[in-house]
Amino acid sequence: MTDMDASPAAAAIPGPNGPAAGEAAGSLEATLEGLLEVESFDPPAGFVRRRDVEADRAAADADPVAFWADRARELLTWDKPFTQVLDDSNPPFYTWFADGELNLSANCLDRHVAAGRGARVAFHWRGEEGERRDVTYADLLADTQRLANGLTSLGVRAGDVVGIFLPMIPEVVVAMLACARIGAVHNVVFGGFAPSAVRERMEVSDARVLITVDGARRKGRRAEVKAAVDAELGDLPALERIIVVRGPGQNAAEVPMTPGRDVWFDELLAAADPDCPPVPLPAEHPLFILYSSGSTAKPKGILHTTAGYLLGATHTHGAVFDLDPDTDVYWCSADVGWITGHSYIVYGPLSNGATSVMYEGAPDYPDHDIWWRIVEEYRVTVFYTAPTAIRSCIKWGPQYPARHDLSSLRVLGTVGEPINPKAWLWYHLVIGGGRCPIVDTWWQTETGSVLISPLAGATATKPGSATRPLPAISAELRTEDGEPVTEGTGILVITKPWPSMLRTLYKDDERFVETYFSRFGPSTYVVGDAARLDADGYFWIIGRIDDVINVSGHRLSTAEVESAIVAHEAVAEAAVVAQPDEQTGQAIVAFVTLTGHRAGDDATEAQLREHVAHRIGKLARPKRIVWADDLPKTRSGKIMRRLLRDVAAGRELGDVTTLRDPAVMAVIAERVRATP
Ligand code: 6R9
Repeated sequence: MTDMDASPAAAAIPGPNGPAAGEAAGSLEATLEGLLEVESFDPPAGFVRRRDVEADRAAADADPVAFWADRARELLTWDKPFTQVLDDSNPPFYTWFADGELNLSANCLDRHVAAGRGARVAFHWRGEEGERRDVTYADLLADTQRLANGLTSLGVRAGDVVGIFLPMIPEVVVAMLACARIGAVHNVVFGGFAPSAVRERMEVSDARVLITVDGARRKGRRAEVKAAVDAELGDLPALERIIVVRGPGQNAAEVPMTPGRDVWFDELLAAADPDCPPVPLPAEHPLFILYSSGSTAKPKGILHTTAGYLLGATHTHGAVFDLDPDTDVYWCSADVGWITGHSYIVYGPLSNGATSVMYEGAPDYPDHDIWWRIVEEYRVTVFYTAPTAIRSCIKWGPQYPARHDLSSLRVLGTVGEPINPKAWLWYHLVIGGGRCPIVDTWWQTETGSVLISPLAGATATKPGSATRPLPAISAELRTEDGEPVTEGTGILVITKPWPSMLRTLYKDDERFVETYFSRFGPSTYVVGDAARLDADGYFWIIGRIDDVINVSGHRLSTAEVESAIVAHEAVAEAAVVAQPDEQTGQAIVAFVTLTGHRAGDDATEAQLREHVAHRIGKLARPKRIVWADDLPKTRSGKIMRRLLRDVAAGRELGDVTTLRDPAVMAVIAERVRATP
């Protein structure tokens, strides 16, 4: 391993205290190129970790179940203490802490208010037009109690499903916590989804109530959400009531309200009793369903339960980010409609009593520096985002972060996809000033909380690796035949149950077993990702199993080839897929976006091929390079390679409705036709 502290790199960073970004651009590029050779980064020299993790590791290694029991007693407040920890008598249907009782909203709110922290800000909310609203723990508790009573008055009972379709406003948190308070099961749908996707998710989960908004805004444009919801969901038989939040900057006069069915959120709260004591619920009471984003056809209703899920979110949020609720200002830029938002905007931070930033808008509106403006304004210390967002920032250029003082940052995180080393290094240097450990957190909707990740400041990091499993997590690799892989590439599995694991797929136990536990038996969770394990025991997530390309019998990962392409200085973003090839079985097609909106040419194409050959080998050279202005992405920012595979193979395009911008595919299809 190479010992590497922040200082030499930090010297070259364009930032508030460094040279102006324009002048430094060349040297930044050179620094990044140079650092690509560095394999491993020790925790930055000046970083002082606040939580002890070595003790965790030792305890977890000795007895993982006892480790979880200790954490559950230490981190959660129970109405009835559990005596039973893990029940593994019927795998894969595990239960945790099953005879204990607690209320999740009380763990997130009441216990902090009771301890005198009611005036602490839970969320510094920032609206898209610059509005500011500080919401305290006491505020959240008051609204949550009223909404819980309001839901009860509408006939919602424990176990009923409540749909939530809201933008990034504090009411979305209140809605989730009010459900948890009375034991209703929430089903949040990402606010950027089309109402037809909401309909499907409400229908399959038999939602009785939907909490939505009159209208939403995005980069200055307005969407008539309630009217669209009426048009799509008006005839759903199970859906009895619709609660409508008055969104920021909306004009309520234009909103259609059906008497007897629709009710305004604020009027429901005003009419409700302010006191709603938290109901103690069994640890395994269902907490929420979350439909996972569709790389396969039919969405999966992933079901999480109360105590185990909350323990996973609370524990990892503290341990991974080294979070100190008394001093940190934490910001996760995800949307609440994804698992990252559930675990690391709502439940983990609130259970820990943290102060967070919540931002309604886009990262490039009103200008490309808005995120960094917010970091500076609130003195954000811990920032958690996705690699795709970092690559957008790279495309926009270092001059935007350079406008702001980012010196408050102490920990940076990423999630959602493998991060290519160049993006990692850019994040490290340009955003983190070389001082902040980066935690590349691997996990899934199904896992509920982070399973493989560095612990900030305690784990040496390698750009592109999620490093090691967290304490008490048994991640391993298997061959196709189920043999253990100790070094090299294999199928990622988790061999011991953990508290925040999904319990089933909603009303579909059979599909749950079939999807995750049929390949290697009922006690081995098959993740669906391939990974590489290096000689230091570090995991390198390669990607979904279906994203592996086989060229002439050699396995190549789309992520690996993409990473190589993106490492070229002219490239902003790339997506690689396989196309059928007579000679080699499969051939590599690369869709490439260049920096600075540059158009591609033959010389650049030749350079890129050579570059990939140099970094991985001739075999990995793309057979075809298609220049793209933008790539097709889901609303959560994942590149939809399925569509690129279809277009590359000349097949009919499948469903494009889940794309953030469906028009992107038409442009790409045209380019493909023009690119032999
Ligand atoms: C949290 C989340 C899960 C899939 C997962 C994997 C990919 C997530 C990653 C990562 C490499 C990371 N993924 N984190 N790949 N490195 N740090 O994203 O959940 O939306 O369910 O996606 O995302 O392929 O299997 P979800």
